[in-house]
Amino acid sequence: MIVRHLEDIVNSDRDVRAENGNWESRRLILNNDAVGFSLHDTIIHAGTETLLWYKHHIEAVYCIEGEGEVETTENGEIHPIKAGSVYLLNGNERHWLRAKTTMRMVCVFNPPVTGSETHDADGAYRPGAEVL
Ligand code: 9YT
Repeated sequence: MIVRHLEDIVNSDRDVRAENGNWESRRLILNNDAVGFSLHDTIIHAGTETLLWYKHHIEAVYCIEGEGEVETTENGEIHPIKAGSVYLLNGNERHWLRAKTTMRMVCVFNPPVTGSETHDADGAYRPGAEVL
């Protein structure tokens, strides 16, 4: 069994901040835990708009605080998001994430994030070493 607390993650190398300052991702479970997914507690800062496109990952995002919206770029569909909303990017959809207030999201990635990925010019995480 692995037991961790968010306090152990904050300000460690598992606490990753976006280069553009839009979000901070506290990675509770990563690829090297070898369980087939990663689990992140992510803060999306108020007033930000981020274009994301996980071409190599499925991501489930469960909002537990704040409000905003997600827009799929393919068809311009906008879904309001508030505490209790979940969205599942089961089709590698390219999307905008907009935070009206500070949002706290619990995110699950499959395959798991290794921890070293950064968003590329498309807003994707490159595939982790495990799927190269
Ligand atoms: C919701 C979302 O995709 N935010 C970007 C960061 C990502 N979830 C992460 O690495 O935790």
